[in-house]
Amino acid sequence: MAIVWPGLLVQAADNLAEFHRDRGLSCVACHDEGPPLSDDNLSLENRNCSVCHGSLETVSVEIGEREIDPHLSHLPGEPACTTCHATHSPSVPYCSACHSFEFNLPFAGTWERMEASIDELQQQSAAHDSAINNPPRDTVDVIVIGSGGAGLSAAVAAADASARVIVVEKEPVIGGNSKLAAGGLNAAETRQQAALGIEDSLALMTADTINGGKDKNDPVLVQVLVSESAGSVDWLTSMGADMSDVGRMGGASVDRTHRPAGGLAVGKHIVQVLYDRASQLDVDLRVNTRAVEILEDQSGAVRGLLVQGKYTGLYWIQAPTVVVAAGGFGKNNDLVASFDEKLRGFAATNQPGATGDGLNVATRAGAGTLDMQFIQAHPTYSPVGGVLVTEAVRGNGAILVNEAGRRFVNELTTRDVAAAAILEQAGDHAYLIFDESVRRSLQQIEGYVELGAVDEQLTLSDLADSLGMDATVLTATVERYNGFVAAGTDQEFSRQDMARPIAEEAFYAIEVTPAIHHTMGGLRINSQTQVLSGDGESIRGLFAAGEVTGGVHGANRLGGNAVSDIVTFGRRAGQRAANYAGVN
Ligand code: FAD
Ligand code: MEZ
Repeated sequence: MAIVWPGLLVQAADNLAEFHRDRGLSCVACHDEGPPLSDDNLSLENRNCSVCHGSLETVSVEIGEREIDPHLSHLPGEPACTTCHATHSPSVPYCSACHSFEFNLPFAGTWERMEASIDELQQQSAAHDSAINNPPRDTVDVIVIGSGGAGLSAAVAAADASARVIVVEKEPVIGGNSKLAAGGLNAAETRQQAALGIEDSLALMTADTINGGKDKNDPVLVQVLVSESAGSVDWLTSMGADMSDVGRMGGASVDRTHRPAGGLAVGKHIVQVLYDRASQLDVDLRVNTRAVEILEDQSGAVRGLLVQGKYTGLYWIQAPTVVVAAGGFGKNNDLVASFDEKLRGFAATNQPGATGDGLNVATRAGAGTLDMQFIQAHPTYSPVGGVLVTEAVRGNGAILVNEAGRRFVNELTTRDVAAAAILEQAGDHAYLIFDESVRRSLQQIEGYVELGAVDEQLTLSDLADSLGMDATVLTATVERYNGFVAAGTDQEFSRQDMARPIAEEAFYAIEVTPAIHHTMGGLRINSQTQVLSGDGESIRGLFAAGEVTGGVHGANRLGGNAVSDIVTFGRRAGQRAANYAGVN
């Protein structure tokens, strides 16, 4: 029987530890008798939470009366209750780093990111020097920085090749931005497309990608992305992933965005699949563990990584290879604005750890960068709830209207164009308008409803009233659009794909505005995922994949191409690193 103690807030204790003690529990209810904390994952302590309180699913059922229940949201991997529920100090609602809903967390403090910069950590003389001069705490073949899709793909591929692998993740939960990925993964000439009768080609995906990237992409990297995309889908499905639903994203000529049936979010699903496989292969995954410095020998080849464990402090891991899969820097507004001043003060769709310090670790080891000025805003971020509204809502049939109730752009154009068009409208915002059939087609919409972001009304006229729009204008806009759907041609904005009319009661609106979403620039790599220095030489033993790299997407990434990128290049990096380490 699970115990959740719903009356926690009215208790006299100051924190969860006191609260437990007041109920007669001693230290060993949570901790081992040995060292005070088990490891940086707090594996034992988290397991002990579940022993009394049950699994996340059980807890979720117990507190089902609450409007917002974060226990089942983007939390792939090992349960990490201590992410939010601290014991001897105030608890921190980690979700509030992104979302804006009120949340009733017992004994809660405020979530804040407080961490030293990588520069400070590398200079911190006494602790730093003693950590490096001590023997390594572990020796493996491959160290991966980052537990997102690129990092987990690299870890699985390397471990599949018999490498011993450690993954370090600085956040308390795994998955990075990857666990938030919504709309899907782009791939051409897949079995799933064939089953649905969709005709696509590698040449078409290449042309769309380079067109979207304004011809700034590295063509060699695009060739890898495209030619291996169907293989990446097969690789994921061979591990149990479901990629059977295929939809359309902006800038694509055909339906090629793969996701689980029913329009479920792609990211949480594939992170879970990769995590399960990594666990089977005994990959050692350490959260709360930040990469601080890539260590090189006198010849400049990688010899290991200095890390900082949140609880265990600075130590180093010996390995001949490091794969940098540390993601982008969309959540670091100062860094973003240093490359693109227009984006200063913008909200971001990214996870809290997308600060760019993994990138910094690599550049301090001599890695070169490119395209840092190319930073993408996603057109449809909902300020209510603080959540990205997937492009799949438009792909499945929604339109965008302004405050006057009028369309103003081809909703499925590339993101740079759609975001710029929204910023030209009054109030720098717009509304996604859709109907019941779109809601039914995409389960992710239920999440936006739960976050309070969706206005639901029985008629279009009621919806217009609720939004403060002229009902005759909104109704005329939708009728005109439905006429284009019936005729198969959008005479106003040349939208190519109009999945369905907006006609089935009820009708919905979500207010949206652009937010920082993807950093296209990053580490310079070659097609073998080797990291290159500023002068183009490869750094021996250093590999990189995913959003931390630059060149794949050029000036503007197409929706769905990042998940494709991280699986394809992550897997490649893991294989190449294992090979370099001499394990196969
Ligand atoms: P991440 O998944 O971000 O992982 C990097 C990890 O490295 C993070 O966990 C980070 O904390 C960790 N890290 C950073 N520095 C350090 C350090 N010093 N030490 C240890 N760990 C470190 N793309 C698509 O193609 N399709 C989609 O549907 C889609 N939807 C998206 C929805 C949202 C809300 C967001 C934010 C992005 C979306 N994207 C989508 C983009 C895509 O998800 C990302 O580009 C991609 O997941 C990045 O994967 P990654 O593995 O490179 O990085
Ligand atoms: O590729 C993306 O970033 C994407 C598809 C996001 C989304 O709107 O779902």
